[in-house]
Amino acid sequence: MPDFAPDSKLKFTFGLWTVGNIGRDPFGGPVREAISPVQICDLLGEVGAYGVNFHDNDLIPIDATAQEAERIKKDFKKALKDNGLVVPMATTNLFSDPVFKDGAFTSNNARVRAYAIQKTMRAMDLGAEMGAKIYVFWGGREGVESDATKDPVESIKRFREAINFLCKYSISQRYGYRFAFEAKPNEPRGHIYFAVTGSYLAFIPTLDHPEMCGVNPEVAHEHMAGLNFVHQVAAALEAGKLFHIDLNDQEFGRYDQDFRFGQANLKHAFFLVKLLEDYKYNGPRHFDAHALRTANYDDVKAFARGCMRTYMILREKAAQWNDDKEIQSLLKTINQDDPIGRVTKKFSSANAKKLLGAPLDRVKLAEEPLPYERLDQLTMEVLMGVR
Ligand code: DIG
Ligand code: MN
Ligand code: MN
Repeated sequence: MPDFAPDSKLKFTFGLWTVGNIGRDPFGGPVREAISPVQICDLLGEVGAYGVNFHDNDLIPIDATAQEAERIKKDFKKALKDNGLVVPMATTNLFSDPVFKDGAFTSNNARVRAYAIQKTMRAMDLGAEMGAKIYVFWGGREGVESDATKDPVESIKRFREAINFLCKYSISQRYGYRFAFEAKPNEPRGHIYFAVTGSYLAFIPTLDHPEMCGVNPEVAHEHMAGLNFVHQVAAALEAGKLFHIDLNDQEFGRYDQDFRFGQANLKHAFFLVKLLEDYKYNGPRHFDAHALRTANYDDVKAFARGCMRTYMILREKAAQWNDDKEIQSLLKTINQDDPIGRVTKKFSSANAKKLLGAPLDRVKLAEEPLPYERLDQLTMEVLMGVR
């Protein structure tokens, strides 16, 4: 039996805010004492993570002096080195401070919008200093509770203006960032703009620099919208826009739970891992999740180990599924090839004529076998460990 230890080739990362989460929720205060970025790096080093990500203010408090900031950065760089951690991704906190209570890039106040872009530029500087090459934008406050307050078309234009400006900033500074947009349908706002990953896939082509922009889908967020996460990721992969991914888990129809990867929907997690592995996704696998409020720091380490271990186990199961003779023979039965299927690959009047004249008998076609019950049962038996 393999030991399912984390493999650095899979680039497992955690945000400072994930294992550093102190357990606050809307109905209760902290249950764990706060630990420093250095202590978080030590914890991630101990559990075998590849890297760590941060929002600007996870690392440097918004009211830190320049001297304090320099010391924090120095200590953090040493902790990265001591623990063999890299920083693949950075992002900006545009959602905690009261100034963003009605949005950042989409705020109705031009000075707030300008401050949000200024804050992001400084956070991009910080991320670049730590080696980040992916910059995530999660617009947690970009939305409304009442559509009386903002014009949704104007809000899209404001968001585009900010991103176009920041793309050019990254280019002018030679940071080499790739921007990854992260969707969420609601929470903390009643309705968040760009609610699902598909919203951003439609938005990216309208930007001045679409080539440097992609998406960062999160399991919990698409589940909150009642969507099949694997299909959203497949759309991003197929478009060459899966620049980053936030792995966690989430019961459907619940607030954002940010559960340990695989905790709630093992079958969905299996097909996600299979998709990423089958298509050789080469980006970071970021566990944007946190331990249960009941956890102490020993259990926080179990949470972090569990995220990575579940991924490694499901990766093994995906390889087993791909090698399973009975499953593969069923797939052959199901996927019927035929010369007629190639006629529509390229339109021509000859192909149109051929297709119009093809003897396609709908009654016979409807009788073709589709042993999906057998196929799905075998899949479940791979997952349940009896094959
Ligand atoms: C929430 O899912 C968001 C924020 O934690 C952060 O901006 C982003 C980075 O993964 N995910
Ligand atoms: Mn989330
Ligand atoms: Mn996230």
